[in-house]
This record gives sequence, C-alpha cells and structure tokens, in this order.
Amino acid sequence: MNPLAAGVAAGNRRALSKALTLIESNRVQDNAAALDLLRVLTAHNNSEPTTQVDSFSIGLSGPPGAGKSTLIETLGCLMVEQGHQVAVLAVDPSSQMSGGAILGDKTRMPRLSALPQAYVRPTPSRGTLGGVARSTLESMSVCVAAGYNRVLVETVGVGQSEISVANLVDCMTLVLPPVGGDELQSIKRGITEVADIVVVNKADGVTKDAALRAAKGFAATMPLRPPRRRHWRPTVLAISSRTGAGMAALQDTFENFRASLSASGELDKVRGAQRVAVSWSAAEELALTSLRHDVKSKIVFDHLIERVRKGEMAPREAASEVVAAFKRQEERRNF
Ligand SMILES: Nc1nc2c(ncn2[C@@H]2O[C@H](COP(=O)(O)OP(=O)(O)OP(=O)(O)O)[C@@H](O)[C@H]2O)c(=O)[nH]1
Ligand SMILES: [Mg+2]
Repeated sequence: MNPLAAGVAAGNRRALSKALTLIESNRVQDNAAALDLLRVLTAHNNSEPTTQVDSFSIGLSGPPGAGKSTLIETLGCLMVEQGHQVAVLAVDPSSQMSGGAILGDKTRMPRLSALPQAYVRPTPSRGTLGGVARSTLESMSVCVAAGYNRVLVETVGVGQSEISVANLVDCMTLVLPPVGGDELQSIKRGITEVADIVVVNKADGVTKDAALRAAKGFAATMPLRPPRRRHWRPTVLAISSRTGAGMAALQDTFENFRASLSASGELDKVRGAQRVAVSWSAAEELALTSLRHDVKSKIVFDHLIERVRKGEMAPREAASEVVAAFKRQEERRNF
C-alpha cells in the first residue's frame, strides 16, 4: 500500500495532515501523488462497510462572528462523548478576494483539539471555488478513511455556484447571530433555501430573547420554502454554543437527518451527485493548471501580448492561438 495512505488508514495524525496538504496543493508535480493516494483511500473506504454506513458530513456556514467555531467546539465535544470520531475542516472560497478570514482557528477550539478522538485542521483550504470544491470533497473522504465518522466543515458564506459547500456536505447548517428586522428579512429570502438546518446562536444572556424571536421568525417562513430534500423538512433551533443550551437537541436533529436520508436512499443519491459535480469542475481546474504551466503556450502568449496590449489584436484571437498551440503541444506529447 502507498505509505502515506497506509498511515492515514492507520489513523496516524501526521500522515493525515500530510495527506490533506498534498490534496490541497495545486502544484502540477503533486498531482500524481495525490491521485495515487486518493485511488488507494477510495478503495479503502469502499471496502469498509462501516465507514460507508456511518460517515456523515455537516457544513456550518454563516456570517463572520456568528459563532461557528464556538458551536463546532461544543458540538464536537458532545459528538466525541457519544462515541464519534470528529474531524474539523475549514474552507474559505472567498479568500482570494478578501485575503481570508481566520477560520477553523485551533485556538478557538481548545477543548476539541485536545481530544484524541478529534482532529482539527488549523488552516482553511483556499483558492478558486472549483478548486476548493474538489479539495473539500477529497479532504472529507480522506478524514473518513482516517476513521473520522463525523466531519464538520466551517465556511463563511455559502457561495453562489452550483458547487457551493451546501452541495458538498450531507447536511448544510446555517449558523446565524440573533438578528432582527431588515437583516432577518434579507437572510430569509436568500440563504435559507440551501439550509437543511438553521441555528440561531447566542441564545443566552442579553441576546437570549432576540435569538428566540429570530428563530421563531425563521420557523414561520420555513414551510413556505421549496424543500431542498425529499425526506427532510428544514428545521430551526435556537442554541447557545457558550452555555451548551440546545446543543443536545441539535445533535439529535443531525442524527435524525442522517437516519432519515440514509433510510430513504437519498443520502447515496446526494453523495453521487456531489461526486459527479466535482468531477467536471476538477477537469476544468486540471486543464487550466496544465495550460498555465505549459511553457510553449506561455511563449506564444508572450509573443502576442504586445499586439493585444496595443489593441492590434483581439484578446479572443490571442486566446484562440494560445489554446491551439497548447493542443498541438499535447498531441505531440501523446505520440
Ligand atoms: N454570548 C454568546 N457568545 C458567543 C456564542 N458563540 C460564540 N460567541 C462569541 O462570538 C464571537 C465569535 O465566535 P466565533 O465562534 O469565533 O465565530 P465564527 O462564526 O467562527 O467567526 P469567524 O470564523 O470569524 O467567521 C466570540 O467572541 C465568541 O465568544 C454564544 O453562544 N453566546
Ligand atoms: Mg470561526
């Protein structure tokens, strides 16, 4: 067996970290090793009926400061208490523009990070939405191969693309601060459509009443939304990640969700659709990376660029010539 894959399958943390770094890499020279790793681990996951039956991924998305990391800390510890192995990943599809929010910060999950049954990936995976989608799906399956049957994915925003985080995880959870008024209205209109579960956090202290009110507001509009799943009605809960109030009910809701989608066969279908969507976006990503690294294409482009700059040649024509040169190069390589 591939030694890195063997380390991952044996539950070795260093191997897992290395494997995730390899998967997140978009360097051309890492592609072959990443492919080999994934091939072995995919076979491993398929040969372990327990991983197939029991694994479950949850996406937690919401505005900065909503309390996603704190929620994951409290929820993750509860899951471990219930006998689960918990992995935490963070993705930040927006980081290219914003420079990156601090997500999945280990220091915000000190209790969970300290547990031997939990693995918290400290750095969020970044890049283009397509690249992030691919690496997120792969990273989740590597965590499952390493024995983590519950994978929690923290993300800011949900993304507009078809391959948003909402379509990569088994269950999408929207984490909101206690909001009211106009803000509540705009969120209701937009993001609730991609959520399986809506959590209003900070139902404690001075924000308790506002949280309960917001939860009621969401619950009232939920039945009006087209359901995202055939076998699940979106559910709204008010919780406190700080005191733990409502956390057991939230965990029960996750397990009910998993059980009902699993029993109806919907979970398998959802996962199949995730994999298919990611395949095409990964193909696009690979094609783009090969093009960018192709020396001959770069020479052709550099040759044309001055004419494009001066407006003597249409950008589209330069693009056509570069791609034509790239294709010729690929044909020659395949001979
Ligand atoms: N009162 C109260 N405060 C909370 C609760 N959960 C989180 N907070 C506080 O809210 C702030 C943001 O919490 P985080 O968990 O870092 O929020 P986040 O959504 O992960 O933030 P980003 O990763 O930066 O987007 C921190 O000061 C937390 O202590 C809660 O249940 N009640
Ligand atoms: Mg966070």
